[in-house]
Amino acid sequence: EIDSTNSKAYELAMEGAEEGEVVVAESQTRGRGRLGRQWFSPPYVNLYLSIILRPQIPPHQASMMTLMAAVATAEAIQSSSGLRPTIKWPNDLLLSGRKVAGLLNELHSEADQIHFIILGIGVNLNTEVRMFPKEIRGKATSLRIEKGEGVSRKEFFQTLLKTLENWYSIFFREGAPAILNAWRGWANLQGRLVRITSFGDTLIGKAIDIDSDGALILETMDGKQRRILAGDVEYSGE
Ligand code: BT5
Repeated sequence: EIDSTNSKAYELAMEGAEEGEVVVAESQTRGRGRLGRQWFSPPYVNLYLSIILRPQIPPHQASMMTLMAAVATAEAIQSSSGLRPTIKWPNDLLLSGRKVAGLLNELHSEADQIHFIILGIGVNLNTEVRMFPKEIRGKATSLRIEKGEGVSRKEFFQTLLKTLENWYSIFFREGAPAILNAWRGWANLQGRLVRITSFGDTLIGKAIDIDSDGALILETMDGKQRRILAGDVEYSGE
């Protein structure tokens, strides 16, 4: 049991831990989402991990690591369960419209150099509906719920590390376009009507695409295009 695998990985990275070091826990007492939100992390059923990366890329490309991790996690979910998740910008993985996994990536950098990135991934593998707290029961799911049978955490963990390693090396070999294309295939975002909450504002419009820096390009009702760097998306009309 640990407070948060991301906090521990951050601490280790500050002490000089090498790229590729992984922190994994049976449960978290303070599992973290974005913006101070919580990640429900009960013991023995799921996967909570954080990986230390030290990519030699400019800080403005750091969000490619989030997209890369989302693609790798989607692929791991599909290959270990046969179910096809969708990616919801920027960092959710959904099955049947419900969240099965979330990503929390934290960056430590200077203006022109990344020191490290912590890739935090939580996947609901064997949670049962009644285990989820009431507030998230209607919007969260697990592989077990969707598939009707349990998933081996050890095998899923191995699969995920392989897909991550593979997509991380694809990024360096082929560059951002390979990641962006794969991400588009899982996200099915283009043309969808969305409502975005970003820094306290709500914007409604049509999602056009994601940009090479991971920003979401939104066409608002007045026909103008805006780039959204961070926020939460809801699909309208669904
Ligand atoms: C995320 O935040 O989705 C990022 C979650 C990252 C968790 C991993 S676990 C390993 C590593 N160590 C950590 O401490 N964190 C990372 P966000 O997009 O802000 O979504 C959080 C919201 O999702 C919450 O406010 C709830 O509504 C919902 N939620 C919380 N726990 C959930 C769960 N287990 N499954 C599905 N939804 C959940």
